[in-house]
Amino acid sequence: GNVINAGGGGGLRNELDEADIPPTAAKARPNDFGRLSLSSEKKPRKKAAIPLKPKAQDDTRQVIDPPANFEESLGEMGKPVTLPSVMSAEMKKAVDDGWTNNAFNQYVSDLISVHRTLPDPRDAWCKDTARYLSNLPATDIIICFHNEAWTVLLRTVHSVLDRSPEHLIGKIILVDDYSNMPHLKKQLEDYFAAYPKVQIVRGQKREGLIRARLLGASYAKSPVLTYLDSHCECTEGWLEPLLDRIARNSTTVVCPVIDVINDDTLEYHYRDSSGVNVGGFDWSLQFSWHAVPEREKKRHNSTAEPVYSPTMAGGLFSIDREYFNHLGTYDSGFDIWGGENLELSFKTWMCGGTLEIVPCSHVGHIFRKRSPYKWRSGVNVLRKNSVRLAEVWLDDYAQYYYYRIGNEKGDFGDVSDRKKLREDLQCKSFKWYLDNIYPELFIPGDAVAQGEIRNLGYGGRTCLDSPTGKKHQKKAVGLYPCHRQGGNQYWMLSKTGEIRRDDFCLDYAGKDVVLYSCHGGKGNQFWTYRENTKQLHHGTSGKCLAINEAKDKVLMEECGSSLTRQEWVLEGYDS
Ligand code: LR7
Ligand code: MN
Repeated sequence: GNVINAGGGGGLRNELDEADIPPTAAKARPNDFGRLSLSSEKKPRKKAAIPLKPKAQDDTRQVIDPPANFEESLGEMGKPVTLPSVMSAEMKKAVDDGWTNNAFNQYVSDLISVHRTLPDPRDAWCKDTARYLSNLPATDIIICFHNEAWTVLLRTVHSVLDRSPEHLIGKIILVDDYSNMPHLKKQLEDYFAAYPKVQIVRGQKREGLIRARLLGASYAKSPVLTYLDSHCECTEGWLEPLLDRIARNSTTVVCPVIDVINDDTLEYHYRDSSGVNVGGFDWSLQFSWHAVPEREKKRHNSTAEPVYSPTMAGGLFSIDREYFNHLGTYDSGFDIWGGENLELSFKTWMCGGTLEIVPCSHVGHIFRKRSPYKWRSGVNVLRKNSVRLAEVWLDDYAQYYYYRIGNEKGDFGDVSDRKKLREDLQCKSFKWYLDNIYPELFIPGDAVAQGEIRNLGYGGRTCLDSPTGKKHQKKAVGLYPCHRQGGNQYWMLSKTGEIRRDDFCLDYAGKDVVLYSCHGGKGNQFWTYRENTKQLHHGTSGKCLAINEAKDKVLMEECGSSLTRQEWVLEGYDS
């Protein structure tokens, strides 16, 4: 292996207070399965010093048992690893520290071999090697990290080395984005010294993942670039189906199916190709997953064939290196995290390329519930990135995003270079993209009403208010005094009778009125506003939307006449 300390010429000052990042829990690691020397790989692994058997007899969960052979088999075949509910204080601290530092269960990862086996998630269709060209181009693998856990990073790299044809891997370029965890210093260099394909590139200041990826690309030489997050696991046969698409057409950008590695148990979870999702986004410019649309299904004979995707999640993809340059790589004004996934997606489609998800290629990713590392302080990084994106690529549609951020664009820097790039490449309009590539996206301007939905009963100051948080789906829709701030009281009535918030629709199936993924099938999500009676009439039940006297609960009741609790005013209603 070799190490490059990339000289940082100019650019951004490192404004991060790195001292705020908690120290690594390396000391507390129960085991050194992330073996420090190659010679130790053959030896049986050292036994954990920490008791792994639960003390309580009533623990019925799957526990680490029998302890005699756990070291060989934990997590193999992607099986979940569950810690005992009763732990020594020492073990509990190690587990907690692992969570604090990584936002996933590092302790569990440390119990699992960095060479663990995985299930083969591919459809039989994929295993016919005649489907792939025989002379595929090689790829460099670029993995950027900022303070990644030791065993997780090693498992990412080994999963590439262990499950890719050797001749198709040029280099594995590990880009250290100014980490300060001690195990990522000399220990990492020593470990990979024995692996000639692995190169470590160190940034001299915190760049964020976007510029770190560009730094990695500057050291790449293979015809294809493949990006992975630093907490992934590649499965058998993941690479060939990706490279095959690029070999056939260098303007095709491809993503594997991203399987879920559970953040707690490290279980590898996958679905067959009938469960493949494609990428979309909403008007907060957030990425979202969707079922493959019918129009796309019609193009295929098998669900295992590559599907067009309006957007990519961002972290895991392959692209022809020259085509990436042709497209102007990423906006290097994007800081830390976010925006680059949509930029590359929009650009690919609007400037003549194709973006696909390849169901025969599966790579696992640890999905976390929070970001474990420090972002830049004093700047709304994500908003800044998204405004840059909107300014350059969204044309007039940018207004829908700006509305979501209260029209507070902030200082987003200079985007004239990026606009010039779009002109030079003669890219199509965002309207073309929406009409042709993402016709499923709801356009707020198409709504017949948008804004608050106000009830006229009991004083007339109560508005429909959306449940919030990650789990707002299926939660009952609430009521709250009207506040005229948009936000959770911002609704759209579509021409097709949906009451929407982005991808979620007001849905009534006989119990609570909830938010549910819009399905476009009318039914439980079909509402008609009767302008004369001011009632919101529900499709399948025939009932009317109302509020209770306490003004704290949404009701569905038989439609009556002149009941103000059933009367609503929809802001901006225009039949
Ligand atoms: O400052 C940083 N420097 C880095 O090098 C911040 C992060 N990173 C590294 C980090 O160590 C990791 O390897 O960059 C990688 C991505 O960061 P994550 O894992 O915190 O991001 P994520 O998985 O939450 O976010 C998704 O969206 C991001 C938007 O910028 C990136 O595109 C991520 O790569 C992307 N991840 C995926 O696409 C995996 C599937 C997730 C989904 C949906
Ligand atoms: Mn990630």
